[in-house]
Amino acid sequence: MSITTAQSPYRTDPLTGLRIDLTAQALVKTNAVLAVVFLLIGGLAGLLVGLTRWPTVHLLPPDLFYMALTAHGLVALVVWIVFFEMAAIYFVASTLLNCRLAAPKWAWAQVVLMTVGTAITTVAVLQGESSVMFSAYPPLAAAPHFYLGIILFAVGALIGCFVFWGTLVIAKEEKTYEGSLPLVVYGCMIAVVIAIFTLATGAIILIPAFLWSVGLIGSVDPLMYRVVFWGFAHSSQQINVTAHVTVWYLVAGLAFGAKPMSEKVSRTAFLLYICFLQLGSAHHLLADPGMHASWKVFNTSYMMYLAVLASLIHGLTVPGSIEVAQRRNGLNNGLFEWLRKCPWGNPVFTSTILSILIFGFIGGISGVVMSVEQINMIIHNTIYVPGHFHATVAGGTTLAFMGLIFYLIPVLFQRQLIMKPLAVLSPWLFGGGIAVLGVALMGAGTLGVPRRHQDMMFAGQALAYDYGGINQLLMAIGEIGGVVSVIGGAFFILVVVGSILFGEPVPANAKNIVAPPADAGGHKEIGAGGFEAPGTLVLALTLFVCLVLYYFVNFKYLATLWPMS
Ligand code: HEM
Ligand SMILES: [Cu+2]
Repeated sequence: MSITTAQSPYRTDPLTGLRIDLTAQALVKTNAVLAVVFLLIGGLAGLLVGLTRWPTVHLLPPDLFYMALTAHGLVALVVWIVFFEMAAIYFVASTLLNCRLAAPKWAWAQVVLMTVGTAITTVAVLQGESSVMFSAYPPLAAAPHFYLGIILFAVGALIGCFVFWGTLVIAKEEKTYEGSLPLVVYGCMIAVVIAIFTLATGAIILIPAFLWSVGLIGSVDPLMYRVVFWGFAHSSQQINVTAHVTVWYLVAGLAFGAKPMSEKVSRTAFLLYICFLQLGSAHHLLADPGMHASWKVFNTSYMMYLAVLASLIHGLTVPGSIEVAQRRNGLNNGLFEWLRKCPWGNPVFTSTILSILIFGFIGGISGVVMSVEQINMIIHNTIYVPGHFHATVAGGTTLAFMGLIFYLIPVLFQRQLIMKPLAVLSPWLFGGGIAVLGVALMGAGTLGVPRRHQDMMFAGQALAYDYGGINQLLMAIGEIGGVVSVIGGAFFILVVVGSILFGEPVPANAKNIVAPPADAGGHKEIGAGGFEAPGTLVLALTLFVCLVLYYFVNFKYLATLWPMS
């Protein structure tokens, strides 16, 4: 049913009861579909990269490898994720605040600019003159349109941020919600604040790089570039973290009826992101001879932990809120009945919980450990680094977004999922594959295998080096994990595109709730030992023990490599 008012047409979604602005819906759908198309392209480029780094397959020659690696990094990390973030912030601002979207024409300009920008940069990469990888460090120069496309894309994303901001202003003026901003909108707002900072930093460094590439300025100082570039590129990972944490809260709320355990604590944790995340950018420069050691140590080992603290709080409160919701619904026995009886066959839930686990246990622990100046010397610029960040951006962000897409197909496209068994399998294959890829590459990196290398043995080169069987094996295991994750990703895309095109319409009386109440009893007395969520507490302590153990193992290993006594 859709209703037209003088202001803007909307419909009330029968599944969720949400009031959906139709203009916002069209924009969310367009951004989400474009995102999925780019996930496909980025994933295929990732497959080519993975098959080259698998020693026995060794698919691409060097020039094509670096081209595929540049395309993979840009498309998978930037294009897919930012397009979906645009979809998510428009959805959250308009539906959760019950408000029309501000300046829809500008929002369409966002879509056009980001699409055109992506096309231009893609052409530049495919022409083969711009295999500079996504960091594009000078003096390595790309063709001018490589930078130009990224700049247009960034301007588009910036416009999207202002559309979100404008919608907040309208909602406040027209009083479309009561009280303070809902937590999920608040989380998006934090992501948008970081995004504006990030995109401005990107402009500060990419515009000179562009001017240099067309010959208008003589040089770009490489050290200056690296410092400012990571202010941009690390911060953009913080947008991703903030966005996927917000998606965890969103899914927990929509699908379980879970409420944040403490609004205040969650909001404070989001604020910590704004205050401290950017300073963590210094971890990319830990091996950089241009920066002073105390600058590096202060930023990575003090400031960054305050940001990590925020992630730990979210990692505790999101599963905790699910635990509380499950316990209130009658699943109150023992430590883990609530977890065992979670809907493990529902891809919305499994994507979310796997995202939380992979992000926390693999991405989080390795991130904290590798940010220590001394330990970083073992793994800097090795394949450990891609091992770490696939756990964060693929296992964490990408998987969380997949879960939300599964949830939104019946809501926004009003279609049921087709090929259910593939939908159920896809988070397991994608998440499981990425977990194996992450851990195995971290193992190989710890033993010294370099990143961004077409041939880890340097065969035929003056400095040929045999990394030995164990490293070849780890690289093979990792890339087999990568292939499995590509299969999971392919299932996901098949289900999404198939459901949009061929799915049955959603029946009128359906409800889009993932975990139906066990006995809907509304239990008051829950938990054990004075804790409302004792199971989550045990999980958090397990994470802490793993972190401490892994930290000491790394120092022990460092001491054997670099004897200090
Ligand atoms: C959507 C999920 C993914 C994201 C966001 C992502 C992101 C990235 C990024 C940013 C890089 C660094 C590029 C550079 O160093 O310039 C990278 C490298 C890499 N990716 Fe992915 N990736 C994803 C999925 C995959 C998959 C599915 C595979 C395996 C089939 C894969 C295999 C690799 C490998 C092996 C490298 C490192 C290559 C090297 O340093 O030599 N990635 N990825
Ligand atoms: Cu970083």
